[in-house]
Amino acid sequence: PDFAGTWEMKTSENFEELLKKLGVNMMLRMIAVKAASKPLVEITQDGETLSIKTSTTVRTTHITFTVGQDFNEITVDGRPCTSHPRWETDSKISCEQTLQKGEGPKTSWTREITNDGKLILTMGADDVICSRVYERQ
Ligand code: R13
Repeated sequence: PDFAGTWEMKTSENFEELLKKLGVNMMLRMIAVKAASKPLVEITQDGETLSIKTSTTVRTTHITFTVGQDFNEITVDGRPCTSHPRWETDSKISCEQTLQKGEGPKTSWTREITNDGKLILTMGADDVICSRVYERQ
């Protein structure tokens, strides 16, 4: 599937609950939730290699990975982890994360292109799953 494009977020569920599960305090949560309500996601793709830049006013992350190859990333609460991306279906990448240091909830994300051309991002921390729907700009 084609993940490439400039994407804007249309809906988000459970983002604050996710940060809460990860132990983020109320003040930082409020700042993060506000900023994360207007993200811009720019994806370029070369075969199974994706580059995803996620920009907000307070934090911008940029990851490049090849599906099937582990890479270093940071969790949404900012902890270094090793990420293990794989195809869950032919249109969905599922990525489990392992913290490089210390303990914490089990985190993961998925990114999927739907038949109607939307991008669905989920982020998980143990039993809490945040779901965000993006459309091409
Ligand atoms: C700030 C510092 C405190 C911590 C934090 C966590 C997340 C975010 C900001 C912060 C943001 C995340 C946005 C995520 C998006 C995901 C997506 C708790 C470390 C800087 C306040 C803004 C946009 O949709 O892909």
